[in-house]
Amino acid sequence: GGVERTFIALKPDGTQRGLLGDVIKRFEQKGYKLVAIKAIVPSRALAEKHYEDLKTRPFFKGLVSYMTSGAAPVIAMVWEGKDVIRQGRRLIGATNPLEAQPGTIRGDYCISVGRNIIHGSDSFESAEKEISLWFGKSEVYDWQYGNAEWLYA
Ligand code: DAT
Ligand code: MG
Repeated sequence: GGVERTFIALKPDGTQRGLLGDVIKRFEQKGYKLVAIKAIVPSRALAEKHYEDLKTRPFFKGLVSYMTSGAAPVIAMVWEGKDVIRQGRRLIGATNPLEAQPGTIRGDYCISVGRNIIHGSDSFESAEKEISLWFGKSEVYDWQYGNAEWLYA
């Protein structure tokens, strides 16, 4: 709930569909700060580790091949700000896009749970795990908005 960091990733379908700008805009205009970003086609090992909690689920194999296909890179990001882990999940919306509210990213831009365009960490523990899995320490930047005093009181 304090100032924290979360891992957000545009999945290959989101990249392919040209939705990066819209996703960045929503986090930026809320007041969150981008502290790391890169395009990456994850290895199978990285994708499997990222989704390890789901490894017994029937969709796991398809999920990993979709993330690793290379048809378009994943755009991996770290966003920082007050309560950004929980608020990032709210901006993204429900896992199943048909349940996601209009106004959320999934609610506005996609239809299928298997092509729901974006990932966001669901807890402090998963954020820590995912940031260290996808980024080296030197790829994540400490910096401040010049107008930060207009975002926080
Ligand atoms: P979320 O991405 O909202 O955190 P999750 O962690 O439960 O959701 O699942 C990770 C991803 O796995 C999800 O974004 C899409 C895929 N997935 C989840 N449930 C699925 C299902 N029933 N069928 C196909 N893909 C599914
Ligand atoms: Mg999840």
